[in-house]
Amino acid sequence: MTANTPTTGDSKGSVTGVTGRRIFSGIQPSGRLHIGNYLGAISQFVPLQEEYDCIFGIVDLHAMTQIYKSKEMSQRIINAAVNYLACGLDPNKATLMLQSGVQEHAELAWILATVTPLPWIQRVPTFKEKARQQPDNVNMGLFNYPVLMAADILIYKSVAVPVGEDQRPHLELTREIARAFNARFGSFFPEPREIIGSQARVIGLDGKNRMSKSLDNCIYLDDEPDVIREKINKQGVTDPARVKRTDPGNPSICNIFTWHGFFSSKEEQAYCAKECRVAGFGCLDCKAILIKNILELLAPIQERQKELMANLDKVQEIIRDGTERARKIAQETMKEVREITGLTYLI
Ligand code: AQP
Repeated sequence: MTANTPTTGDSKGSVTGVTGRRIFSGIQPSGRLHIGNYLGAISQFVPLQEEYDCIFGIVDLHAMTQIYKSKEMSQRIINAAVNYLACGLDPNKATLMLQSGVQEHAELAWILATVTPLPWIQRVPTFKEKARQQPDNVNMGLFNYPVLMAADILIYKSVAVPVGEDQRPHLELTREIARAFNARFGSFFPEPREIIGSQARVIGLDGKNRMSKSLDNCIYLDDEPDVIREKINKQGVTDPARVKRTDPGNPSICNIFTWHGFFSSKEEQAYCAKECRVAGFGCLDCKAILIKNILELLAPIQERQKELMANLDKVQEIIRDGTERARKIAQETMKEVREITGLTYLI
């Protein structure tokens, strides 16, 4: 596997001035998890559990910003939990929690919204991207998404957050919101720093858009090998100018070649680039090497997925325990927040 291990430092190289060791990160159960989630998030999270007090959330309230069928939500939560665990999250080291099981996330989000000026949210690029993707459902939840995300992080007084490329503006906003709250009510929330992991932005099979559950342009972590073969061979967009097998290709504009960068060895990448440029082999040959490497990476993960799926009581117990642990911390924070914001009349 060639995905990078995260550097446990901030953008300046170390988590300076930080005393605690708690970090939070989350994944929406808005569909089945895919290799973009793996490369950009989960593979980065797992090594952090050795060093930090990690809370990993299945953020189902965020997933509600898209249209979904209520009866499918539980299955999606299971898929997210199973994948977190199959990819190496150890419940003895890290906390796996369900966001809707800790109501304090939503409560703090409201309070943080009251210190967040409107233009800060209007400039968030992911809001604009989502509004483009789902023009018929540009709901307030989508707009408030970054404030809820700030609450997810700050409720645990997290000192750092592992971020992928697309999450950096959200983290910057979280820091600004923490600063705004502290300026108004007194120093309380730490400003969480970035833990820089892979800056991978995995483009989907369509070769155009970021791999995304809602666009269904994904290789899912639980896709069967035959499905992966078929998707990559039939849907995986390559250099559009290479029409015939005998045309020389240009790897630098080929998404399949970019994927080699995530999954293949340096030697394989060099070999594929060379053969492509001189039409020494066709796109299917290039894809065959990629498929082999993806299947090799996913084989042990899929084996663990199957074990976990056969033991769903255990998975539910892990989520329940983790959520309870998280709730205790969140309730403690909210007790203090109510005190410093003056919401104590009936207490
Ligand atoms: N294509 C991607 N490349 C790199 N990283 C990615 N992540 C998601 N897609 C890619 C990272 O996965 C983490 C969790 O993401 P999420 O599920 O909370 O939401 P998302 O980023 O919006 O992912 P999707 O698949 O695009 O979901 P939908 O379609 O429901 O919005 C994040 O750290 C993200 O960076």
